[in-house]
Amino acid sequence: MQSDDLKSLVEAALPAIAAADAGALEELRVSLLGKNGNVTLLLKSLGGMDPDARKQAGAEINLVKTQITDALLARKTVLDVAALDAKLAAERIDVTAPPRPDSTGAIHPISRTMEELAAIFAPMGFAIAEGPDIETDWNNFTALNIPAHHPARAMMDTFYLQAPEGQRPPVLRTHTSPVQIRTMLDWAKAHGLAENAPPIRIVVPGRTFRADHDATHSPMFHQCEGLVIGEGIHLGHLKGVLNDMLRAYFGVPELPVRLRASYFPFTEPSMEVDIGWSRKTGEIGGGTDWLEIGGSGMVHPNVLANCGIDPRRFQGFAFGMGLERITMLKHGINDLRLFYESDVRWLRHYGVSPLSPASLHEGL
Ligand code: 2NM
Repeated sequence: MQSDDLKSLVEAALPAIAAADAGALEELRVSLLGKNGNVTLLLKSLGGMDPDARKQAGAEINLVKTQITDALLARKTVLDVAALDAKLAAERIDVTAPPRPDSTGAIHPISRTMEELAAIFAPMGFAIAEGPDIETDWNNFTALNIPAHHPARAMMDTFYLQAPEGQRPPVLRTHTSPVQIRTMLDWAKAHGLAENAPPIRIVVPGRTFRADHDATHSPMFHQCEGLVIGEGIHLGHLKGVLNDMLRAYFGVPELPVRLRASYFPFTEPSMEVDIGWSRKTGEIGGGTDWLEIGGSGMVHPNVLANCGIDPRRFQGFAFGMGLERITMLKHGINDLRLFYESDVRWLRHYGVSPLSPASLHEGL
């Protein structure tokens, strides 16, 4: 091996290394320093030399090896830094960019109505209560003064589930009232006999189910019911709560509210809740017509007793309304089925920005 050969090897290798991309660099490393690389073979050839020549050649070859190793490392560092820079540039996130309205989700109008009701009822001292969609026959019917063969059961076209052996089948709740039952049972256990039992004040928004399907009925729909239990609770309290709640929800300060005698098994007396509107223009609070939007009444003594509450000491009122119905009235939506079609154009139009939560001090 001549010094000239070594020199030309270095003169060819260094510029090639300096210009190589990642793939070429690896090929160069293998062809120079790999098991059968040029430099490696040169080092191996030292073994066949006589000592003087080996000493001289060994020093020269090792110098070349060091030069090439350094050059490979330098080039690799340059390429790695460039690759990282490119990745950082490609994956750059502008954390100061404004939100893009097109890609922001919207709150479904039914969810929005639930949020608005929570905001309206909270300052009146009502907590939100929730319960399961699948209920016992007892919670959904019997406790509510609807016994086994009562015709009121037929009023609610019920979805029954598979019954465990010898038991009444569970049901998809036909109203949110079983949550009131659960709340009263828990409350009676905790406070029923206490001298200073705190009142129950809850609203129960949620999914409900009836076997009914047309332009104004969906097998799955939503209700919001309310319940107040305490000593000396009377119809005046019910009327005041409904007045305030309906006026706030519809945004009509002098909205006429009428309670009209009716019948429910779980309340006595029972009243339909009507609001004033104009049948001709659809204006809520205008005109001289009445529109039914819910039901209400004083909780039946049998219901209180079924939950372990002494009806001679405690009285209460309850009310309920359909959320699809009040949402349609407020926003002029004319077909119930639109709520469940998931048409994004409709959802974008009637949906509400998640960045504007329902709150009373800004108005609804
Ligand atoms: C309504 C109308 C009238 C109601 C009654 C009860 C309970 F559990 F306290 F007895 N919960 N909900 C009720 C009363 C619901 O909805 C139209």
